[in-house]
Amino acid sequence: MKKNMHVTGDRLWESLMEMAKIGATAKGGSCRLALTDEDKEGRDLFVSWCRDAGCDIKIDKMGNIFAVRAGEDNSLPSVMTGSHLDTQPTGGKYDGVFGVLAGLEVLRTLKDYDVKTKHPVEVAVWTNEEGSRFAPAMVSSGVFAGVFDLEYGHSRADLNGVTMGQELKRIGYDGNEEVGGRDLKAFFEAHIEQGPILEFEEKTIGVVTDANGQRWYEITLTGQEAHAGPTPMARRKDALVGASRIVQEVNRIGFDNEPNACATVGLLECRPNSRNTIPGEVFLTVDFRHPSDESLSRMDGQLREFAEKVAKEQGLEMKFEQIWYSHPVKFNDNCVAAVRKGAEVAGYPHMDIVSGAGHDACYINRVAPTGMIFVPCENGISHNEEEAATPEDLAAGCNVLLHAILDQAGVVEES
Ligand code: HGY
Ligand code: MN
Ligand code: MN
Repeated sequence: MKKNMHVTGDRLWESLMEMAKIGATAKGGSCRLALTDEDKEGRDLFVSWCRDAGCDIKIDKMGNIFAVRAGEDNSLPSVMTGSHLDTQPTGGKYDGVFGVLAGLEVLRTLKDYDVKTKHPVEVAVWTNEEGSRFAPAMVSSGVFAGVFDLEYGHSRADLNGVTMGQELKRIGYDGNEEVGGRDLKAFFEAHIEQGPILEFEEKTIGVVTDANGQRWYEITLTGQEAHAGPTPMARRKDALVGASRIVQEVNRIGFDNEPNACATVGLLECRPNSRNTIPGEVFLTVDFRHPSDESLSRMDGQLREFAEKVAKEQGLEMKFEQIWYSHPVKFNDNCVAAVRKGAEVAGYPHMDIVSGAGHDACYINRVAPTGMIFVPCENGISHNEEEAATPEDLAAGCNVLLHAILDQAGVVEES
């Protein structure tokens, strides 16, 4: 392999900053919700860059994009990398985007060095990884991995009832390729850690060995709207009082299952949301995470029992639905070793780490040997417009990705 081959960090940084102009927020973050015009604009830019880098583009029926760089033998299964371009409403410039553009930088670097790999190399953009506009998260890599069927994927609707299938058509990313059902030699995803550990431990590379399991819930509490003035306290069916007790309990369950448990109520809608009407209905979501399936089940039981109790005591009707369960993930030993070797060869300080966040790699791990590469982010902050990472760390992660991909794709030695 070309001695001392490395990526061009400045070019990666420029591409990240160029992409960040699309859906840029006033506070320096990104807002490109899945399948919005901003998401389309970002996708179009990525596709144009990949074509310039000499790749073919394939789009499947979930709108997943695959930039394909031919190998010496294209009958061999591809080595794939990639992540997502959709963001949270007040997201950062690096979550997902780094993994996609690091993959692009690898393609550009292979072209620069005129390297021929044995296996084809692909960079993927997975549709709606965030699960913010359309729940659940990682739904399109989930369809690719056979966890969900295509109809389920297309029928995911946002809070206005607009479906993914409708939006894929509207933005022109309703591709023809079948979703999944094909072999991959390996899949790697580069991502910012989105937590504080690497920065605190002063490590440049996180060798991701495992990822948290997740359970997501939707709870609707229905009481009775009434006048805030004449209605005696004892006669109220106040849905927000019930919801606030559940919010407190979710937080307690998180602490009760420490270490490693995470428990969040991120979305709450109070109806009619009027200052002098007793709330008749509240819709809220719960997000549980834990690396142990047994603890995740225990948290599930604690929540169900408490919610039933609160609904009874507050005289509320309750609709309680677990809308998503993704079990804890153990990544492939060979891919983890390839990432660790890439860090060692390049001389980057590194450590093994468990991912608190979910990633498309968690689902692709079911159908291909998979590994992940983490780099630090400032103060461990993510899903926040202040999300930040250094050009040096991002280039380091991209170099490790380059070497992990070559480790699996094989290089055709020049004659
Ligand atoms: O929720 C997650 O872990 C990811 O950001 N979708
Ligand atoms: Mn992400
Ligand atoms: Mn995210």
